[in-house]
Amino acid sequence: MKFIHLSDLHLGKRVNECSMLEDQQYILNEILRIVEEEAPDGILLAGDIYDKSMPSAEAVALLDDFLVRLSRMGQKVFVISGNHDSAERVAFGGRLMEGSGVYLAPVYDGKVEPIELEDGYGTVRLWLLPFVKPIHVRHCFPDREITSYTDALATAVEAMGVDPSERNVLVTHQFVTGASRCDSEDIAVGGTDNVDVSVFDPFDYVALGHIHGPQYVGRETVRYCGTPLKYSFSEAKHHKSVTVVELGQKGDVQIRTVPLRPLRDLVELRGTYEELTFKGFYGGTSYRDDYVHITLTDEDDVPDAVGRLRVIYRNLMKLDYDNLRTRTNLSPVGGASVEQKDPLELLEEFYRIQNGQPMSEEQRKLAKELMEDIWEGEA
Ligand SMILES: [Mn+2]
Repeated sequence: MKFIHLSDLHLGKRVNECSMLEDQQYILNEILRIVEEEAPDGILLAGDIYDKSMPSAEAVALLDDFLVRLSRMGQKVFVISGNHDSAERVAFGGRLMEGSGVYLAPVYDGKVEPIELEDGYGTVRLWLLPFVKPIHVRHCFPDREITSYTDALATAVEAMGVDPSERNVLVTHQFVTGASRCDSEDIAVGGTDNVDVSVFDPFDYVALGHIHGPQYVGRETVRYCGTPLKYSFSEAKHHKSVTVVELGQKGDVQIRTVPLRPLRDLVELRGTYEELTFKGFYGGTSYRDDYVHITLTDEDDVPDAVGRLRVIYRNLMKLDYDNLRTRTNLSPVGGASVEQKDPLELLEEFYRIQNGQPMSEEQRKLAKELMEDIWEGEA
C-alpha cells in the first residue's frame, strides 16, 4: 500500500507580509502531478492545512480545488487539523465527503475509529488523530493523570486499542522530542509541547506534521514530511519534498522522497551593494524572481537601498546590514532575534527593560504557569 505524505500546507500564509497564494497554487499543481505519476492508494495530510484558524476565502478556495482534483483522480485523501487550524472548521462536511474518498478527521472526542484499507497483504488500519493539547485529552479521560503532551498522546494512543499484529499507520500533528525546528513553526511556552517518540511504538508508520524540515525522529518510520514550500529564511537551505511511503507485508516499510520545485525559491544573499548589483553575479540566475533576504556588508548605509535593489531583485523581502555598526549595536541581551525567542523570554526581557532588574525565580514561575494555563485553554 502506497501513500503520499504531506503536511503543513499553511494555505493563506504570508511570509514577510508577502502573499504566497500564487506559490501555493503552483506547488499544489506540482503535487498533483507527482500524485499522477506515483499513483498512490491515498494522500495523508498531516495538519496545518491552513495558516490560520479563520482562513481567508482564497485559502479555502485553494484547498477546495485541491481536494476536488484529488478526488476526481480517484484518490483517497485523509486530512487532520494541526495547531494552526480550527479542528471544527477542518472537520466541516467530513461525514458527507467520506463518500467521495475525502476523510476529514472529526474533532477529537476520546475515540478514534480506524479507516480500514485492503491490499494483497491484508488490512492497513489508518488512524487520524488531529492535533490535541493535554487539556483536550484530559477532558475525555478525567480519571487519568495527564500533565504533559507525552501523557496526553500516550493516553490517546492507548485508548485506540491498536492491534499490533495488523499494519497500522497514524496521521498526527505534534512536536516529537528531538526534532529540529525552524522559525516558521510556533514556539510553545517553555518548550513543554514535546512528545516522547515511544508513544508511537504500536504504529508501522507515523505520518507527522508540525515541524517544517523533512526528517525522521527516533526511527525512520516516524517522519515529518515538512512543508511543501520554504516559509521562513531559516529554511533557505532546506530541500522540500513529498514523502512516499510503501507498506509491504507487516514490518516492511519503504520510504523515499520526491523533490518539490517551487515557482520562486527563497534565498539569502550576502555581500556589498556593489557585489550584489554586479550583473555577472545576478545575471543568468533566478534571483530576479526569487524571494530574497539580502544582508549588505557595506560599512555605510546605501541610500534607498531597498528601492534600488528591487530593480534587480523584484521580490526582495528583507534587507539588513552586517557591519561594524550593527555588530556593536546589539540588543540588551544580544543573541537570538525576537522571532527566535519564546514568549517567556520576551516577557523576561520586557520586564528587565521596564524595571531595570531581572524577574525573580518566583515571578518567572508564575508567569510561565499563567502562560501555559492561558494558552492551553485556548481552543
Ligand atoms: Mn506548521
